[in-house]
Amino acid sequence: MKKILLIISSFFISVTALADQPKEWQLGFQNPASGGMRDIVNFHDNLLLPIIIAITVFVLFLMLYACVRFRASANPNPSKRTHNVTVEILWTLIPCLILIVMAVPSFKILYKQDTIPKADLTIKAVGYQWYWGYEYPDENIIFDSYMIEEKDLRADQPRLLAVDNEVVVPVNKVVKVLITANDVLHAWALPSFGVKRDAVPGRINETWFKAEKEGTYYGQCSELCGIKHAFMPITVKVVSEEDYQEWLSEVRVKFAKEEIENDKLKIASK
Ligand SMILES: [Cu+2]
Repeated sequence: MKKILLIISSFFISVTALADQPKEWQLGFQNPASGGMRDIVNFHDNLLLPIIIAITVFVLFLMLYACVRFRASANPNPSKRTHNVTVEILWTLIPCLILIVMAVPSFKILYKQDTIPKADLTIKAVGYQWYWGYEYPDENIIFDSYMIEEKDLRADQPRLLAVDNEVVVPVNKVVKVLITANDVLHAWALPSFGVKRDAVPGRINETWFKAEKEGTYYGQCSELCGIKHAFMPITVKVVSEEDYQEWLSEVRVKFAKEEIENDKLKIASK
């Protein structure tokens, strides 16, 4: 009983609580932090859910009605009817119309996600067994991002989600993400931004987001990639432009892409 109450109350709380990561007893999506995710949540909450609820209630009503109206005691001589053209046309047409009503806005959202606006910055995420490597090609920065073990966590860091080196991006800027993998399939996914793309060895997928709120956002590898699949989280810190510039000047030294790597690339390209 206590659990049921908790689920019900968390449903109402989760709407208002700032959720940049999964919460206990959470229902529904994490709070959106980008326009793309807001579209998805609106589509789900305002169109899909009402349709699903209406269909469920209608089917439940039909079942109850059939159980009562056509029970054996009240209906000793059952009908032998097998066809009814009107009903058959209706139960084919109405679901088709419902699907069309859902398809049109859903394609709109898909198209919007697929069209990358002019990017303010580009980051490259490379999946490895089992961590993520990041590059800022325009800044000559490269670093790896490992999950922090449970024993090393700070009080404010969530278990299985925090990493040692976070991706840092400025707020309200279009970030283009190039996604690939080095060994097996991985997937770069961040629920608050409505972003999820497969990381495929030998191929570069791309997606984008524009974070609208400062904060720390968490995601996970979302393609089963081996024994430590659950231990290669994604952390993105969204900061102000000034903080981003400050971070850049620090990591340009700390995570500078080494010359030797560039030489290697030159030799390889010959
Ligand atoms: Cu993975």
